[in-house]
Amino acid sequence: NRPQSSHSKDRVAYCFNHDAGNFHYGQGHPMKPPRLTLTHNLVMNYGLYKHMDVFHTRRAFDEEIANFHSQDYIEFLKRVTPNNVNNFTKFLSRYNLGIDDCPIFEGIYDFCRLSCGGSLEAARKLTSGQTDLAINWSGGLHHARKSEASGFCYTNDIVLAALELLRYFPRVLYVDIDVHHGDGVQEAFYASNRVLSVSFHKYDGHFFPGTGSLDEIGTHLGKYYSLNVPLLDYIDDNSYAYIFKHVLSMVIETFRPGAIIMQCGTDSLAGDKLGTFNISVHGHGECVRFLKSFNIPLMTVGGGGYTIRNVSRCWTYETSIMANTPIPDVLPENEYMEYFGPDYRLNPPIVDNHLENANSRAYLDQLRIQIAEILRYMET
Ligand code: ZLV
Ligand code: CA
Ligand code: ZN
Repeated sequence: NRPQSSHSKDRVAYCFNHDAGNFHYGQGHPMKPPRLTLTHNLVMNYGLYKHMDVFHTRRAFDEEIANFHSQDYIEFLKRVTPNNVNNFTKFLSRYNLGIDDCPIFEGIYDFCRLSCGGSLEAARKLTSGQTDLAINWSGGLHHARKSEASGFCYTNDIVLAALELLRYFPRVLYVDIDVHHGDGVQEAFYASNRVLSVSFHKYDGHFFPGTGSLDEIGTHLGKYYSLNVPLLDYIDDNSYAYIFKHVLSMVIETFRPGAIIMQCGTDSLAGDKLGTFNISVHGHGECVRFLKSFNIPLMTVGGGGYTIRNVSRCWTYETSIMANTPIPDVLPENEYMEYFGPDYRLNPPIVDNHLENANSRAYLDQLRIQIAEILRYMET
């Protein structure tokens, strides 16, 4: 590992395309792409572009998306529109599309190309040695499968980025702090010992997508190379940092990844519309800071996040951590100021919401022990 002092010289590639925020899943749908525009607005108004290399990323090509997804599924995504969907009813159930979670919206494939293009660019900046750290907040769509949409995700930019990293790095670590289980990424590499997937998520057997128990540990060569940290409601900053740091210290020491992909879904924040965790923007960011401190090439991607003022706060804060540039808590003047009242701050304190953390210290210690046990079997 390089010395910690190299931090301030870390180069950061911020991958962005303005078009990604201009899509609409449809009325009443919780996934709101304009949160990406809101995030970029804060990042720019804080002046963080002065501390990063900003790249306006291109759309991924079909051939690049086909490195994971099947050709027929890609063809379908390219062709289907809200107007012609009636001609495709036979395919909708095959690809799990058009039903509530994964609607057909205008420009659906363009949205996929933008999200995948950003993550591929971020991965390539790392493999070319052009940068130490890379960011694509329009990525992180961890549920998508080879030939199937799932949970608001149509194409899996993370799997594509991991495949790109694997061309140069022998081992890639995937870390997922979205409140949901990172099932699509886990499944893609379930039989591989070259990608270790670690997801922290709410798990009670019912919460979407229903998978992610401790005993999903991988198969064949990939046995012991999938780790799941099932958590209970209302976990707070202290408990989350406790389990996150213990698990990732053990994992990195044992697995020695050449690069890390971190999915930073913000639906694990307190007050999220879909999530039931109770962590603050600061606590979420501590996870990024911790992974960055290992000085291993790191890319962060977005993911869930349904209370959009907090999504943009959190990803802006995490951009500042990646750029190693502290920013004031008082938000700068910006075009979307009305979203951030009444406090107009980056990291508003969590009001005492009387939500009791269901994760006792004993429960977390039990998880630690069981994960340490799995890691003992990992070939090193
Ligand atoms: O954050 O959905 O629970 C990455 C991510 O991880 C379900 N879906 C499915 C299984 C049967 N159901 C319900 C279908 C409902 C369809 C519409 C909503 C509409 C309004 C408000 C909430 C939801 C909703 N859907 C809440 N949870 C779901 C999950 C999918 C969660 C995906 C998380 C994606 C971006
Ligand atoms: Ca997760
Ligand atoms: Zn989620």
